Amino acid sequence: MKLILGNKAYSTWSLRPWLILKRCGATFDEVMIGLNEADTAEQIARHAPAGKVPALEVEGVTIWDSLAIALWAEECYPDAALWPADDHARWVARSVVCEMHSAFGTLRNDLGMGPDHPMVGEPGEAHAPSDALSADIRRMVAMWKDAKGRFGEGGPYLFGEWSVADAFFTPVAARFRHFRIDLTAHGDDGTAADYCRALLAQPDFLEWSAAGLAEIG
Ligand SMILES: N[C@@H](CCC(=O)N[C@@H](CS)C(=O)NCC(=O)O)C(=O)O
Repeated sequence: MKLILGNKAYSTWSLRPWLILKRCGATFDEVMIGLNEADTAEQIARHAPAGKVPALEVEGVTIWDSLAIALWAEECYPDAALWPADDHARWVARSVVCEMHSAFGTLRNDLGMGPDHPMVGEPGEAHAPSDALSADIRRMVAMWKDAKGRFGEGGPYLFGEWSVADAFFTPVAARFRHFRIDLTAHGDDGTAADYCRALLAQPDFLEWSAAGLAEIG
């Protein structure tokens, strides 16, 4: 099994399935494709029909898109408890994951990760959010507060125990850290900041970060 991914210093989409596969205890090889390089498109096209990473090659089949890989992992690793066991928590967990996947375009664009803005290492300069970005951050903070308040008592993660939702929000926590986003100015009562700290302290994310730091020296 091979996970095709971008640079660990700044491929936020690749981080999601990597964290999920680690949680599953899966054994996999990594094929790293340098992003923003002259031959990036050609390299990705060898593996992924949509021309994006991540993609997973398994049993001669390619699964592309981080959400599709998460759904595959749920099927193949039922004991990994990738989603909350409680029905209501699981329905909401799937909702927040799908919202992350299909919305927050301004957040992704304005807080983009790349060679000048790595998601690993020390934070960069503070970013002054536009109104549109502030709206995305407010929605994120409110969504986290709601989920954490209703379902997150049993542990540091959004639904208590670790779930796919945390894989999808770890890159967001890294963006907020890098761009020094003041979450209290966006309605946070401390819940979102604590959650970000928990995500950035996950041992698997620390392993990813160390590799990302090594990439950029
Ligand atoms: N919907 C995709 C999005 C993946 C995506 O945008 N990947 C970026 C890297 S972080 C990419 O492949 N960029 C390369 C390019 O556009 O040349 C997913 O969730 O996997």
